[in-house]
Amino acid sequence: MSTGTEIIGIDTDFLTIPLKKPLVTAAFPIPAIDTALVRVRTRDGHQGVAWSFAFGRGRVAALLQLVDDLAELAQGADATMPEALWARMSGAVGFVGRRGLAALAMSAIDTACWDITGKEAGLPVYKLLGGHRDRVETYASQGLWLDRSREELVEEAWGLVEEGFRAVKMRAGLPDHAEDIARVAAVRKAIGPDVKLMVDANQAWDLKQTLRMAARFEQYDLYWLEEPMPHTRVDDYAAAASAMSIPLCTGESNYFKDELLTLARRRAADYLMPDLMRMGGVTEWMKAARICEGFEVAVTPHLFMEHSAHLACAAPNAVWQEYQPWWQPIMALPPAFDDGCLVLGDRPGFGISLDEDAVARYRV
Ligand code: SMN
Ligand code: MG
Repeated sequence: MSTGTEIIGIDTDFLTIPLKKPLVTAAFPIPAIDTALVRVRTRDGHQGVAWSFAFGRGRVAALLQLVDDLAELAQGADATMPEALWARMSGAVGFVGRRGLAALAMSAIDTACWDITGKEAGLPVYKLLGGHRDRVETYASQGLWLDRSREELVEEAWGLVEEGFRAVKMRAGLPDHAEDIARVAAVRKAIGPDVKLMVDANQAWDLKQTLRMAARFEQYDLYWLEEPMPHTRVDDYAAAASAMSIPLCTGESNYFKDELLTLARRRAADYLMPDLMRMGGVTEWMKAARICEGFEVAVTPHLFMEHSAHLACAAPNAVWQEYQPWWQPIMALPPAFDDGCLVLGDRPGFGISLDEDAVARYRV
């Protein structure tokens, strides 16, 4: 059978997208955004665009190997039937393990197929998925890293508020806990009482430290405290969530909908943060969001705003798209941003157009 939506090829590019300044979190430093760009092509000329990333060129090279391997399997599949392809890819990688790089590789292909499905239907992905709204509030995540001095934090925070953000996320998890508190105090003072403040500790603490820090953060009116503990400690998250008055957020490091199900069922956090790459693309991200909806838990998409904003606009229980412009240097069009929100239009698929000169410039 040969139809126009048949996959005839998957092109991959290895890009190293520079950052103005290297980033530092409690988990690791980030010198540049090493990206595996994935483009699925169909017989009738549609192209679906997605990307995954890993920190470190060797890891991205391994990721690209996996994408190329799955591309052989995807050859001839119908790009507008992502569930069918997902099942085949998932079966193929089962032996090496579906989590880790395999999930990242599947996610990029799956997401690119949804882009094509939207283009074939002539619909933006958020409408294809049910369309709950056409704009989503964002929080600024592009600054306020751990290596910034207190003065730099204050200046960055002012800049973000001036750009129109009504919520900002800062990092915590320094060895000196008193310094973490002083930094949160400084940022809260800089942004005033009306801008929302999220704090991300990138798994730096244990349960007791988390409870102590949460008590000391109390006076700074945090919107959420994110990943304070190692993401696998579900019992500790459930204990913290019921003990803390600050809302708790986790989930970005978890894989697939079954891990989100466990977190939601245990009421391990107030906000769950499925990551498009770790969920296994759009197909599984939406299932994770629906599972959370069933448990009446809000989801907030991790990174990938160019794709994930569509998912946030499709899922009624989604709140706060993370605004992280790491991939904006390869975009031909800036995102529509209005009053702190990403606004989705009617361009089919994800509405992404790449700046090919920029892609060539950052190709390794
Ligand atoms: C984060 C994620 C990925 C890389 C660096 C920092 C952070 C976030 O945890 O939530 O944005
Ligand atoms: Mg985080």
